[in-house]
Amino acid sequence: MSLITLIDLPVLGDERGSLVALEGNKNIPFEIKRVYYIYGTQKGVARGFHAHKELKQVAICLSGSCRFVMDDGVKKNEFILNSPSQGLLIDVMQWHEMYDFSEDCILLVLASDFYDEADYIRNYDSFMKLSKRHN
Ligand code: T46
Repeated sequence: MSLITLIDLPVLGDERGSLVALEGNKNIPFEIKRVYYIYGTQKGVARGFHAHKELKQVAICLSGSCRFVMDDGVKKNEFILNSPSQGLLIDVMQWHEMYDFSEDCILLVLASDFYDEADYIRNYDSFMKLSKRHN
């Protein structure tokens, strides 16, 4: 099974333009406790390179595009996120890397909890050891 879980976000458009509503425990599969966004990423820069122990997130590319590599320790999949009406679920224990940010990329991320550095696994070997127990 692919690690790419996409959430289709209904676009409530009319003649004035488009509107997308994000609701915790409705179209977003957890209570939203934190929102952050990444923009102005410099050419050639890669981000991520970690997994989360407990945190669930949904990433939405509001503008432009970027490429995600998702890895659960067994499988690895890639996906180009480029639509404001598509959310990518970043589940627990999914090592993720982000590449190829377009100049106009604005990546919005909804998170199930407040920021906690202790929830990050930033070392790939440690991730692989923990993921063996998880998978
Ligand atoms: C993730 C991917 C998709 C905070 O102080 N509060 C926050 O809420 C966040 C998200 C980050 N930070 C600090 C921690 C670092 O000093 O901001 C700095 C940059 O964070 P980081 O290097 O972790 O950024 P990315 O782009 O590698 O990862 C981020 C999220 O941190 C991470 O949870 O899943 O985006």
